[in-house]
Amino acid sequence: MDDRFAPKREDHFSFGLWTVGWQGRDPFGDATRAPLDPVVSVHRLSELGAWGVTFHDDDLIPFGAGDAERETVIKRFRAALDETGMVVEMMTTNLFTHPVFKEGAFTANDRSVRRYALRKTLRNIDLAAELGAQTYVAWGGREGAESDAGKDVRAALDRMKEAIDTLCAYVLDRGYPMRFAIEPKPNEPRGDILLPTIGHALAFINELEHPDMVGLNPEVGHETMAGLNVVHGYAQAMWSGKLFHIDLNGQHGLKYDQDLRFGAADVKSAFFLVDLLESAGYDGPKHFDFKPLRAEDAEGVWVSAAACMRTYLILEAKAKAWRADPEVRQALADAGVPDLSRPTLGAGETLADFLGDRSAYEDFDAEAAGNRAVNIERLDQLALDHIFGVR
Ligand code: GLT
Ligand code: MN
Ligand code: MN
Repeated sequence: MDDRFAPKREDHFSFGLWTVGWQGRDPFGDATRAPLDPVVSVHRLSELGAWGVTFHDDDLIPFGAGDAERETVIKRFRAALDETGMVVEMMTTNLFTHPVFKEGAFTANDRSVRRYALRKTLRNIDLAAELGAQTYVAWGGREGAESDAGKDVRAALDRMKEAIDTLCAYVLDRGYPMRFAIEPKPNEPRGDILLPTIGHALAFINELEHPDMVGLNPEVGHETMAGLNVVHGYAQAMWSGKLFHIDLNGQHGLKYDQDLRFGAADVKSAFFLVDLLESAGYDGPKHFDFKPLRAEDAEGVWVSAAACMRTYLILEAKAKAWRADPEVRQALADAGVPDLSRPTLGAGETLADFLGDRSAYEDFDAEAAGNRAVNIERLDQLALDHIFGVR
């Protein structure tokens, strides 16, 4: 493989323990791979050039483990981090696997389940702080419904707000340097999940007690599952100052959550996503949330993980080459792309000035403007030429 695309620590690539650790169990079939020791994952990912790992409480510590077992597991895991220099940049809570969460967690109709989910989360936030995680993700896979009769959605949103407000209050009280990132998803495992898209989550955050502490962790595949433009969604999250964290992967259109490795599906969208992240100054972790194909064996897992990083670095190089190409610059100018950054009203122009400007309306030649060239096709093909590697 070409060394130019070998990942380095400074690239800040990270992986969920549940990604490489996925055993291939699906609704139709049993596991195809043996369980993976998180300590092995830390070492293997480090050898591949990754910088960090992320995990749910239950990915590391078996659900229901006693205090002594918990301490032993954490100690062993910490030793692996110390040996490799790998960081834990994000942590999250499993509020979806155990049957107790079958009807929801923070928004379950059953109040005792909601209280249990909150306590499980608070406990894990302490561990997250201990391990230095600066982002805490909230993915509400079980927060939703299959029947509109069974869930009062407005009450559910009240309870979701109450939960996030409580988590923020806890973090403030303890003085942890931690922010929350909500991960939207339209469906699966629930028929319909609350906060299904980036847009829904952004609007929800504005209603919170501590909106500054809460942002997003959008996933490529989840926006695609909702039929939305991933690049537009990430861009709007950035515009709102809410792109706290990202889940990179691949998804072919509107079907079940595929969690393919990054770049394995819509390469063009992946190119423009990397271009956005790199050119608009995203400086958070580049986190992969994918599933190595169920058909792969234990070694195939690492091929898949390495490929996520390699694809990102290839696309990054291509996005930079595209931005630096003089013909592309000219084509961007010909398409008027840079002009959009110019405010529509002039500096200091008053409403009266604007209304008095006959060239803006009375004398404006809408027919001629309707006939103008917009030059997008050439520009778009230049992007494809760069992606194809023929320029
Ligand atoms: C789960 C889900 C992911 C979320 C994880 C965080 S777990 O695998 O499919 O999209 O990011 O809870
Ligand atoms: Mn997914
Ligand atoms: Mn995810």
